[in-house]
Amino acid sequence: MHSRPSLLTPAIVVALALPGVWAMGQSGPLPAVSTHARYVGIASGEGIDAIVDKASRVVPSANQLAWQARELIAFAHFGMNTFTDREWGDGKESPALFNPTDFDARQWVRVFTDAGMKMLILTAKHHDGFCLWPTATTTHSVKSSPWRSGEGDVVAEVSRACKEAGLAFGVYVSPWDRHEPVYGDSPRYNELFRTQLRELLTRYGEIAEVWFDGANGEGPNGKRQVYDWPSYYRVVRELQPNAVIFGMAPDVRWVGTESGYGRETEWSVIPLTLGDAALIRPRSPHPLDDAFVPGDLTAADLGSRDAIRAASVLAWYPAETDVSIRPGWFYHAAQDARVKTPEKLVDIYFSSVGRNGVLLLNVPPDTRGRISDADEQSLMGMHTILERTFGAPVAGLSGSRAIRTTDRPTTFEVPLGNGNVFDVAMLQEDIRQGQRIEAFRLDVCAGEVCREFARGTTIGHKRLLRFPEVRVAAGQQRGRVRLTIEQSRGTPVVSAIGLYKLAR
Ligand code: FUL
Repeated sequence: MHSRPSLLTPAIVVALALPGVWAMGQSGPLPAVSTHARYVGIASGEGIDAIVDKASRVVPSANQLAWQARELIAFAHFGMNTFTDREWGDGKESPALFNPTDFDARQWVRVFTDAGMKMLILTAKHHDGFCLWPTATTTHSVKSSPWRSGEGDVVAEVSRACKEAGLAFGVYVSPWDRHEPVYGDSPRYNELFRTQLRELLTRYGEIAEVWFDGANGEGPNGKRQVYDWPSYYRVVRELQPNAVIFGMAPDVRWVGTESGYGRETEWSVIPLTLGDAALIRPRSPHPLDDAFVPGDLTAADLGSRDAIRAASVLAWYPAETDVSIRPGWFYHAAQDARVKTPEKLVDIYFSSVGRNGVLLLNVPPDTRGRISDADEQSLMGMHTILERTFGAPVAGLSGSRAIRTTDRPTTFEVPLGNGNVFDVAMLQEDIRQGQRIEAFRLDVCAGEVCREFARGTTIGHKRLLRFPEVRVAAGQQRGRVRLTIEQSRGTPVVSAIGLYKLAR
């Protein structure tokens, strides 16, 4: 049923399954890492050169690679809060309030696919505990609502609409549950939560992403709920082996803000905090699941040489950048005039997808159960600008055959035609080989004369740069753009260079 994307080269697949690349706790020097791995252990006392070499060989799993390639994902916050006009419900809301007047999941999916989005993540359960599917675990669900006379299932309708349109589907399931009476009775709630996960992960076809927020509170018994994260991951791994788990899990990390702006320097290889290193399972496809401890991801620098110097383990842990098209995550009529403009969304795109992240853009359906006109118009405005810009390259190279180095192995040249004008550059590394580039420069050259017009640090899956217009005047000899890698962790592997004119 689950077809695995065959994006990794056989050599890397073999390497990923190799035990022994992890050696934390071992005394004495570690064997040199000679190949690629999903994570590496660093022994105390290892020098920075060895650490950097190891970092250059950490690569994504097949699931992470497929997730990264999606680039733009829709988030739909929809549920009880839509009808109470709140952001966080307290769980005391009556299910009678949930009653969309013109629910149409196909309309959401049409808007999202038209806008170029590749997945939709739905809030199946938010912190108020109201379930958008008819769960057997509680009566606090669509089953007790007047919508479709209690026969409705939002998760079913949305997942079906996604499937019809070829859009991947994911679920946000809040562990924090302000309604559930057994919340705080840790073992009982953990079992209930796993049952909810099992329902969601078996009834609705392929699930591409499971979104775990870390919010945590006290239950009615006055005790703080202790989440059994590894047991939740086991349910996901068993039932949806192709899914990535976001947030409180080792697959995909929160970028660290909700502004839509990632870091200028964004590494996908970062140190992880682990609980007990003995819980690492080197032979498992998810070796870190039992040892993972969620850490603070809000620091300005997560992956530079300074940041990895003191690491005990480095893992591929890429950033997802979540932001809402409106001030709130849920729909509020009072915010209809505060929908982000197409230009703002384009700026966010450049600062998330263009900074080695995946953009998770929230577009909350309204009380009808539809995407409102204002949101649709902004999204389509963004899409038109991006299509016009990136659909019409001025010049570029892509594919490993096309990317030939001219001056081993640090410069790459793109020939330009007379009269070419551009103000955007797109750079990509072949992240199947790891993330290696630490500093680069772009020059425009004619004959032997070159002039720098842009520079940056990390590239990763994608780097987008904007700069004042660069022109190649008619009559200039051998016009070209030269990408110079000024610093990298081993051999840089550039997979695409594109030059564009930003559409207005
Ligand atoms: C947060 C939640 O508390 C917000 O309500 C929202 O769902 C956001 C995406 O995650 O942690």
